Amino acid sequence: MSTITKDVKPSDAVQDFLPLEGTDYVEFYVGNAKQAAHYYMSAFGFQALAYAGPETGVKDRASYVVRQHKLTFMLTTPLRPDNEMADHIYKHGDGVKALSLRVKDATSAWKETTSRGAKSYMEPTTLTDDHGEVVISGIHTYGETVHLFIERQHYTGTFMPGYRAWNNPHFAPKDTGLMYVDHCVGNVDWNQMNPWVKFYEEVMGFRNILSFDDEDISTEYSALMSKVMSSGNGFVKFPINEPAEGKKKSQVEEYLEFYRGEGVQHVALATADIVTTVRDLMSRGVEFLKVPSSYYDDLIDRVGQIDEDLEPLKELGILVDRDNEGYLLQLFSKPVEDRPTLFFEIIQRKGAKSFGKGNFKALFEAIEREQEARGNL
Ligand code: TYF
Ligand code: FE
Repeated sequence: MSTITKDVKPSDAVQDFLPLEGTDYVEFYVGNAKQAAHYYMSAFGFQALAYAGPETGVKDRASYVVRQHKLTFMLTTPLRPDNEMADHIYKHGDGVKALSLRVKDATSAWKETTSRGAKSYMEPTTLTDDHGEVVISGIHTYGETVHLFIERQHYTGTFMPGYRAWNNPHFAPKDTGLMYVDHCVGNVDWNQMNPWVKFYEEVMGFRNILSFDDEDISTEYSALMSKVMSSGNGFVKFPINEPAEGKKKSQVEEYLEFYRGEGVQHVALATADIVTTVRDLMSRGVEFLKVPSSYYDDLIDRVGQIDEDLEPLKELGILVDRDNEGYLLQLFSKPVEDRPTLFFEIIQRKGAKSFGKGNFKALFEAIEREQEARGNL
């Protein structure tokens, strides 16, 4: 059974000790940052924004920052083998290192979380240049993933000190309508979901707003459990999955095996027009999971009237689900690297605040077909 936790009214809420303004950027450690940046620009429609590397005085890495509306990705690669970045890529393959969160006070964010038990990743550090200052701090979360706290209200430059503006006037792919990070999902080890739920509650002041147990989300094979954690103001949402016992290998188990541990499973990217966005992404080579066309036979019976024409949804394989507050449209990419690890979700919310529970069966069966093709079921 899934449970919906009643919304806490602002008057009931205690003072939020970690006010988060949203996701600042997502940093990926990758084997080749130059080419990864090109992929996110050409395939996903990001624009070049900033660069740090040897030319800017950073000797151990190259970082490319790309942006689309409020969505910022950083692609980082080490320039030498003997460091934490190289070890990260050797172990995990390409993946998400940092989910960076925007705050008004990165020093307070670090103090409030470390005093509640978070392990420090970076003490508050002030970076300055002619355009002002940015304060960064950071803590560890599941696996080798970290949260950075970014305070940038006193900065007017392109990205942050240490980075130079980067763009190529000869290469400016059109955007694809991706607007912001809707949620980021972590896969954690067996029996580790509740400890991480407790971490987000106690250390970061999050609330558990939705829970799915293995009955909601088991198909014949792909069993998992999931709890959605939300920041006090609802701007940041982190579902946490753990594998569950099923007939065959859970998709979360497959992830843990190939990522060699806990990490970010998917990042959900919001669009205001999913049909246009997905058509564009597909034409640029992004691959998506497919559900059988029978999914659409009873769709309107399940979700009621929707604004969109059924035909394009069916043509593109877009999924629809409804909750008490409205509906949502979503679609999942295939993994974006050779290991079956990180993928993206494209989501358009039309009032719904949920995560597409009505689609779990069709979605997980589609994932199982991919697992089967990889010989990992
Ligand atoms: O974020 C969510 O909860 C939905 C559903 O392996 C989901 O996107 C959950 C687990 C999973 C894939 C999608
Ligand atoms: Fe999701």
